[in-house]
Amino acid sequence: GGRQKGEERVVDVELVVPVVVGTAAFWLGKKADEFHSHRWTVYLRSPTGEDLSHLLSKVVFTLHQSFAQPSRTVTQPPFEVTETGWGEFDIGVTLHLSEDAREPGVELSHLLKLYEDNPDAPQNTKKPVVSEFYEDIIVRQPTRELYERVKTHIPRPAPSSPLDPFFPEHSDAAERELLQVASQKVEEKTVELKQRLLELGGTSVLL
Ligand code: SLL
Repeated sequence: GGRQKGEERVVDVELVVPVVVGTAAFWLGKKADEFHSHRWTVYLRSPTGEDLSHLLSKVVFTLHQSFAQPSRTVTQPPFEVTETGWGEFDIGVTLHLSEDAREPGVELSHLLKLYEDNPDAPQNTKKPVVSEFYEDIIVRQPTRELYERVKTHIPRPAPSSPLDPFFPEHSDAAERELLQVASQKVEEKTVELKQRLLELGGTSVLL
């Protein structure tokens, strides 16, 4: 006893929240001023296009110090910041989970990409340079409060974004599911084998 309400943890559970962090950068063309050659957006999104606001209280994006007020806090979806500039740099992306998670912030970072890898690729003002990565945010032993809320949560689509047509597909979520099923099968086989070894009176030291 002695624990405060809201601090109870569900010990045998981990919550997995798939997210994608990325940047999309549009070249502003030959006439743009050299210090504002690109308009870019850094974003946090769900790979399946779901709204994440039930899990997040805010996302803090930390830009390069050459920007005015480099620390940008976003408390509502879309969780993104749009700026203009000329250079590539690492952007800090700190996820603050909803209060009932009672978890510290999750620190991610992402390199803003303005240029295609192929230096011979013609620059294009219509099609952005997109760079993004998939991450699984894992909450081990979630609070009972968060767990109950997430379990009964009905997914909603994220607000639509002008960048929607440019977001890459992520098969990672599907792959992860396949891996889980596979590792469960291996687990079942192992249990089966152990059982048979025991029945044979052999030793199970090797397992
Ligand atoms: C570099 N590591 O030195 C990089 C830093 C900084 C880019 C790039 C600022 C624009 C603005 C901007 O684009 N900074 O102040 O509006 O190459």
